[in-house]
Amino acid sequence: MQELFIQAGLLIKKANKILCISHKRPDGDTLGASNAINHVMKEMGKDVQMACVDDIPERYYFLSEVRKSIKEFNFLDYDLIFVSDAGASYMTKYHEIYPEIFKGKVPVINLDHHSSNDNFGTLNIVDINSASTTILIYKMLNFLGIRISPNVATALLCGIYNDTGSLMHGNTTLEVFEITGRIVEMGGKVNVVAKNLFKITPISTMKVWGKVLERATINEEGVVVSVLTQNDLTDAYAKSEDVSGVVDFMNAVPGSKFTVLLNEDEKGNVKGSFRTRRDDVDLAELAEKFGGGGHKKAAGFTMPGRIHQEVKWRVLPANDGVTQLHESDGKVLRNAQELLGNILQIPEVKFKA
Ligand SMILES: [Mn+2]
Repeated sequence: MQELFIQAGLLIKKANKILCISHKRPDGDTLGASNAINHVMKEMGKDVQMACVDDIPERYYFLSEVRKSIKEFNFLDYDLIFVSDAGASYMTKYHEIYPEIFKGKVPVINLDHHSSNDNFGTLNIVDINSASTTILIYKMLNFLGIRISPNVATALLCGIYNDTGSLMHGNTTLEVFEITGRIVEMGGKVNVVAKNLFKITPISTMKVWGKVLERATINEEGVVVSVLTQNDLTDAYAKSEDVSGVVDFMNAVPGSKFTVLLNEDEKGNVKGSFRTRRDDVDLAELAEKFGGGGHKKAAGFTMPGRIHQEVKWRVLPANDGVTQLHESDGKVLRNAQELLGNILQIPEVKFKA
């Protein structure tokens, strides 16, 4: 790792125009990371720009530079590109928009902690044991002797709080607590980060969470499942960012194996999010089967499609058949069965007569 930090230091020294890319559907780690690098480079007198293919969720506006993030650019205008927290090159989406971007014309420093990382950078600083990308950045800055200002510290904390669920997930090691402590010492504001990440809930988010939680079920295999359609989002005047976090909340059912949330997005995709608290379940492996990836305990995928609901209804007589039905009652039920079967295409409508 130290050798990689030295090489990063040399690239930073040479560069004057720097681009910091965050991954699509940005979270607190990728934005905290890009924002921290942005500040550091500015403080070193360099020209620096943040970029992300998607809108920045409002909850991260407290990171002072993120609102200046751009979606389009000419990558040849820059002499160094940082990509932070992108589990693979496709997570930036810029490999599609600018096919040459990761081909080495401009040096790319790939800073990440996902096991799925495909080492798309010129320099790949990837540590899968790091709880967040911002911890890796902290270590790099520390090693290179670069000063961490209060703004940088708060951005680093944002990544740690995001990826450890405010220091509560299993990845919160003693080292994470120690580094968090040092970052707080450097002026990182815990209350600002915690408030913006976890204590602000717009009404649209509440409505979306309500839908997801209402539909949650646990199947015979012990998997907690819920779904959210594009219609649900429209009804709640919500955006896909309102969905984030609810899958972690669902991942609390006692005895469950893992949790799955399927939700549609406005672009005609179905997004699957997996979470588990168990050590013997590998969700990164599961997500890869659907063309996705992630960590062992938190992973996901996106694929084109819609969610189709299949409902099974059962019509049973009162007292579960103990009371004999009259012939006329049977007819009513039989008619109801046909009606329901025809109109709603319900596969299973049964009754006992
Ligand atoms: Mn991360």
